[in-house]
Amino acid sequence: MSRTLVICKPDAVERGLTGEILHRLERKGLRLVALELRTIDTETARHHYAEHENRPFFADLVAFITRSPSLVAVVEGPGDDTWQVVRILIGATDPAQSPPGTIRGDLGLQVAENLVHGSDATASATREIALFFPALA
Ligand code: 3AN
Repeated sequence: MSRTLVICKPDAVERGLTGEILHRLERKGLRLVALELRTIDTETARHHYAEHENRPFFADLVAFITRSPSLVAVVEGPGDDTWQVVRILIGATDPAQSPPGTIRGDLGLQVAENLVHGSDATASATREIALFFPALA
């Protein structure tokens, strides 16, 4: 079994797509372990996206993820690679390049508003779960 962090970002909540996104994860067979509607604060956002600190879009990324509530979740699957299962369901970073059948490919158009975050490695999942749900670390 392994766990990963999923964030239905502000655009997903604003557009009323959280049910659709959770439905896709649950239909796949993943189990919800934690789920919270939360407005992410700036400090947490800066930590979460620390690897992008020097990118030109960093300020916009932090402003976006903190602008209104996100639905933050931890999901669990039977294998060692739940983070990867979720990333495959999510699709490519740019929704315009993401194939039909993926969350971003079916529901999004812009890279800056790409609906959903999923941890990108086992180590990231561990770090991100500890950041958002310290009680689960
Ligand atoms: P992913 O979310 O697919 O792991 P990352 O980690 O490369 O993608 O990027 C994190 C977030 O930064 C993306 N979800 C997106 O919101 C934003 N982002 C990435 N690249 C760009 C870009 N070129 N312009 C604007 N925002 C971007």
